[in-house]
Amino acid sequence: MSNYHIKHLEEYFQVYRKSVRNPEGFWEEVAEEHFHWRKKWDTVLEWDFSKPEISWFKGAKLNITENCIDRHLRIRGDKTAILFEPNDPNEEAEHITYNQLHERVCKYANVLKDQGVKKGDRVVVYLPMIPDLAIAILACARIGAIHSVVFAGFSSTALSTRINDCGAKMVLTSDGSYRGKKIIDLKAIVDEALESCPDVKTVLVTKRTGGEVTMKEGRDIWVQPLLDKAYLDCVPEIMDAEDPLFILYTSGSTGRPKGMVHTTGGYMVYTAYSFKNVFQYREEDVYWCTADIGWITGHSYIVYGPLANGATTVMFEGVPSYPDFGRFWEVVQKHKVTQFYTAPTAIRALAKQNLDFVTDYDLSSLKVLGTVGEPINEEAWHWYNDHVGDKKCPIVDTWWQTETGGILISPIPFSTPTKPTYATLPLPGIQPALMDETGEEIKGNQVDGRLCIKFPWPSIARTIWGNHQRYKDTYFSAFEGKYFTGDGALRDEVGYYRITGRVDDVIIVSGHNLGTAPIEDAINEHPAVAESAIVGFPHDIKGNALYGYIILKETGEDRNRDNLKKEINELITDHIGPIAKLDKIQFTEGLPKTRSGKIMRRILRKIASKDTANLGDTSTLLNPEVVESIIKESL
Ligand code: 6R9
Repeated sequence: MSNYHIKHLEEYFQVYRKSVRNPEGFWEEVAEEHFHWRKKWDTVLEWDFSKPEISWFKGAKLNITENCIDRHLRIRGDKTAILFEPNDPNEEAEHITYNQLHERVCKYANVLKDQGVKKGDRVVVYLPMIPDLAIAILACARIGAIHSVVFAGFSSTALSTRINDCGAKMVLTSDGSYRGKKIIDLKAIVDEALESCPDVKTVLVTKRTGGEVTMKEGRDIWVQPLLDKAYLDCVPEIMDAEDPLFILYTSGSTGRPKGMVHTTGGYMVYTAYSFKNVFQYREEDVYWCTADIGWITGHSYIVYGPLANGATTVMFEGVPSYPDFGRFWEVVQKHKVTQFYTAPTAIRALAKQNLDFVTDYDLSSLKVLGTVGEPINEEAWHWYNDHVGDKKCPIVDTWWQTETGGILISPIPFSTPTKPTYATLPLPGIQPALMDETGEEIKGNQVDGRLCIKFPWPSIARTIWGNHQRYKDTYFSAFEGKYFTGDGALRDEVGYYRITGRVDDVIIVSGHNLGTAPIEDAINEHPAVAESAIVGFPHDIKGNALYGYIILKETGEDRNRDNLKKEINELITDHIGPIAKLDKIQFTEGLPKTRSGKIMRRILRKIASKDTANLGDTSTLLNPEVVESIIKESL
């Protein structure tokens, strides 16, 4: 029996049982057999969820890029590692072999070193989906610098907040980026962000669009001339298994984003293991995940997981609608993609289009389809299954989070029978629990509750950068001794899990997690706004859209409402980015509040989704009368 590669259901159950009976033994075997360590660990696992402290493979030494690149060179040096598909279908795709990737990462690493970057330094990466993005983060890992990728669709304010939070002295970016028909001036956004980041000393700029940019002397440098001169080999920095590999920010339910810290050894083992099994990856496959590397899905399942397995991973610069809605399928046909991994929001958008966009292409290379980011509705699941997978490709509905580092609940294709809208069963080593509101675990099947995980797995985030207390409060305080995910879930009669959505103040719009607090903060900056509350409401394509309830100051009462709406959305775009714009805005006199002054979002959510018949008990509110008037105004 192989622990590493599960091939049928019986084997899954055997491996799963073993992984729960003896997690240390299980992960030790996986780590021993499939990775290159410079030194083995002293202990496999030490943990205490009450502190919380977690360490995997303590004492072990490694460099993750040796595992993702160097060790493949002898057997698959000429195999394509990264297959870059540009935004413009007429621009040629680029096949970067493992040999070439090695050289490019080493050169980039040497450039970083020449610029003074050292082990442990934070480097913020604000690059579009071009090869330099993957190369830059691997270069950081090569020399032990901690990368923090900021999604290149975020605004300058979001960028500067993250740069300052992690204390980066260097930013990597490009002149601009292509997204469909649009060109975005990334460098200009960086320039604006850096006005409030005094500690940033160096900006390395990749040329992509050739657009005009301002280069600040003594700070901004074109990276290509440096790469041309750089030496083509770079001795990897030897890291401790528990040294941080990267920081990735995710929205929280209050104020500032949380810089989730992932470490080296456990993250590598878990992303590689889960990639192999969830996608049933085989040597000759061409795997494509459409996420952006600015999100955890891109980190774990475009870069680290696939490369650790010596896979060919597609990196796509464009969008699903350009030049038309057939683009995904054109790319699948062109590169004979075998595994395709995308988000429900993309599936819903494509399902709305004429079916010809799909049927025009030969999708027979596909073997496995994946989805991630939010619950997938039944209709979208069937469309994906029938029209993309031709009913032959198992759909892996993969549930996980930035915090978990890798996929925790998912079918294993060709082993686990799938069920629409269900993420199905936990992967080996994952011990889920459903909790009731009193903090008791709900045993048995056909139950629902709050989803927790009872035991650590190798890729769990170890802390929030600079704020361990917040890490403890957010994830380990709601239910004693357990990691709380923030999601609700149900377990059906055979033990399959279905994720029902967030139970906290995070709203998922088109697969992006948005905290309500930062959006409300942005709105409240408007001089005419007194107070605001944001909730999500169901949206055909985005999954959820944002609905804002806004109380104006007396001075704002006379203002033109349409102009106000426009200005409010502009503020949100500036502070967070266009993804957080409100679809609906309702100006209102008051907001329903509890006696302790907390906004009752539950009620606002119901009104926003026009489900006002059953509002529950509103008598405990401080101001029950306000509910009636909000309903009237919303009609
Ligand atoms: C990987 C990623 C995490 C949140 C998570 C949950 C939602 C992700 C899901 C899903 C239902 C799935 N989510 N996958 N909900 N079914 N298959 O998306 O990380 O951006 O941190 O979002 O996304 O609510 O808690 P992240």
